[in-house]
Amino acid sequence: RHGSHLPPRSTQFTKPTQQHLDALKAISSSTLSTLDGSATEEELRSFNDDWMNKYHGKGSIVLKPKSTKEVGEIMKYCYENDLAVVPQGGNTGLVGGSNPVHDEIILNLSNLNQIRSFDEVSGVLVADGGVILEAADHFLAEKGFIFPLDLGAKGSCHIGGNVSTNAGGLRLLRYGSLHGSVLGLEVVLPDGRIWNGLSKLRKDNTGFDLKQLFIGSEGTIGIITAISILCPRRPSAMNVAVFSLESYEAVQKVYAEAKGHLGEILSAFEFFDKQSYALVKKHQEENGGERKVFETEGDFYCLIETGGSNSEHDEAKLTGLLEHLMENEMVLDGVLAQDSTQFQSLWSLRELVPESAGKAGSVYKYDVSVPVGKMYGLVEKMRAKLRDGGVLEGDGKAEGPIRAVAGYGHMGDGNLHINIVANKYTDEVEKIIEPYIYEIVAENEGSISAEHGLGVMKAPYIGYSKNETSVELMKQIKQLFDPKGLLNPYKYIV
Ligand code: FAD
Ligand code: 2HG
Ligand code: ZN
Repeated sequence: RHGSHLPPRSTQFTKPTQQHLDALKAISSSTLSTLDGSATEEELRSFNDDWMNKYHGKGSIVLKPKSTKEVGEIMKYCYENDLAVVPQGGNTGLVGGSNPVHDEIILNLSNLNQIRSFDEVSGVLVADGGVILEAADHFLAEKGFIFPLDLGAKGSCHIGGNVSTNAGGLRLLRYGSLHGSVLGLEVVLPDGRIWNGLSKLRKDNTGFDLKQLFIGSEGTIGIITAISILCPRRPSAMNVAVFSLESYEAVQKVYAEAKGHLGEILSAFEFFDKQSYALVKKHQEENGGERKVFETEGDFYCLIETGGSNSEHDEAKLTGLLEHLMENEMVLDGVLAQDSTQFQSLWSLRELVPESAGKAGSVYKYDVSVPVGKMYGLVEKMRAKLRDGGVLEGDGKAEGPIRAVAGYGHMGDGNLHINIVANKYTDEVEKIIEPYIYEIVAENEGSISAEHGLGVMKAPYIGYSKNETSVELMKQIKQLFDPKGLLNPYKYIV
């Protein structure tokens, strides 16, 4: 949560001093700190602030270790000295999880960035947690393989950060969740012990599957220093089409048709509303990249991607779907990518929504899952609530505290993103949205966090999605791994 609502600093933790810094400098091959003048506050800002510029920490020490051994020694020292630590990957998280709430030491993993091994027969990649997602995918592309996860932040986020948040992204529909594709992990525990669980086995029923606990644990019970992951062959033929549609009902019908016509080659089905599209167009115009895409625009848009091994077969299937949709007037207009440049530019209509919203103002982001049929109803309810609260004048109007309410997301996964673009972050607006948004998710038996996690933003609201016994068990797990509560405090479960 922003501003004054953040939890107060815990007196259990030691305040980092010059003496601690000296000891940590002897362990970590790279450090930055305002305590010894090796960095200014300004220079530490990119580590202390989050991607949305909504959460601002006051950490004075950033450690950038170069090996798992260093991470282990850092954690051992911090554990013995009651120093709180926030693990940080690419700092692209959207729930205020990756930057300090107060003065926690920032343990940034960007120097742990080596590919360790790749097996071209099994497709198993073993790599450091700080490898950037796009770098891992480029490495795999050269070998004809693909990383089984893709998301708009791929140029900055780390694979260790992805596993820590159990990121979903744009192709979960095709490749499934990281709970299925991650085969093993190497983790530094809060007390500095190194857990080597870097298995490459697909099948392993010997005891509890410990790695699953770390997937989606958001840096609260251990630091992921390496991952082992099963990577599929890269589809040799890929296509993308984007459609404009009249209504959300039409989007659902097209989704059903796409599944029927495309079967196993369907690799993504994304949707966005006209407010999302307007934000992207404005952002593109401002950057000189605007281009008319549709003859007929609509209230909704959907993006369909296919990935297969035979381009002729895939094109025949996709053309069959296009003809069917046009003949039955299920879409208003559609564009099929003709080459790889157009493939990218059509994808950017969807991928650019978060960045475009960020350029338009201060964005309240909600990432929820509810049954597909109910998804858009939540956006409409949210607009009505903001209008009743007197902060939204009408869609698309730039006046008033709220500039836009955009609904979009991973249709195939029942995952909706609501971006509420405000002039600035204020308590007035936040109180209108929260906890109302979580109440309407709970009414639909949905999840208040589909893929972004809880961080500091949603930690107080976990009860809207999880029952008491679940929360109690989670607290016991945290206690087991981190009895002093030093790792990523104030977040996740509080
Ligand atoms: P960070 O933001 O640095 O950290 C996220 C959390 O993980 C924090 O709690 C941090 O403490 C912890 N952490 C990071 N690294 C480690 C580690 N090695 N060990 C232990 N804990 C660690 N998310 C999706 O799920 N799907 C999307 O489609 C998607 N699209 C996005 C698009 C944009 C433009 C942006 C800005 C974000 C998007 N995200 C998406 C959110 C974000 O990118 C993901 O959550 C991503 O997985 C975070 O990775 P990161 O390396 O940036 O982690
Ligand atoms: C996406 O799907 C990301 O684009 C980001 O998960 C969503 O910014 C958001 O709200
Ligand atoms: Zn998403």
